[in-house]
Amino acid sequence: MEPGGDLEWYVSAMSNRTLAIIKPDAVARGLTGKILAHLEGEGFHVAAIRMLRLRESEAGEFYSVHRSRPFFPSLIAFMISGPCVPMVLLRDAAVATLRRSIGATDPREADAGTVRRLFAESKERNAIHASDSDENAVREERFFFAEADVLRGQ
Ligand code: FUP
Repeated sequence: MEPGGDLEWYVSAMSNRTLAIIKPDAVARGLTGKILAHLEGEGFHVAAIRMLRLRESEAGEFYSVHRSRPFFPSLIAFMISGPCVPMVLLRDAAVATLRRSIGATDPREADAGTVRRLFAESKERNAIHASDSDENAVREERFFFAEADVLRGQ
């Protein structure tokens, strides 16, 4: 099967999936729908979605690679400050395409038309997370979703 709108093709390959989180700043400002519409407009299909508030230990585990960085305590406080919306997104070249769509970590450096340029407030309160590799996409998908909760084309 070839890419081009066939949902079964996307669900068949891990390289066509990634994990995004609409972060607490964007949820609190009522931007969930706008960000979802923006991503769907770029060809992403939602294969699983939840709304939840992370516990401190969960946020720490999710961002454990940054544990020794000076911004870590503030990042964790922000990530547990309110509900967030993790989702599994499907598209061809999902990881690379979503990274381009969200833009640079700091919205002031993000390209025009990217999610962070359009919707983020600051480098910390930057509206959205996206996995940065296929391996992390799998790990992060399992962090939020059981395999049975993710659309598999069945
Ligand atoms: P990104 O992959 O663009 O989400 O950015 P990083 O993995 O480098 O950083 C993860 C999160 O840490 C960012 F989304 C925001 C936060 N962060 C800061 O708050 N300050 C910094 O200087 C760098 C990152």
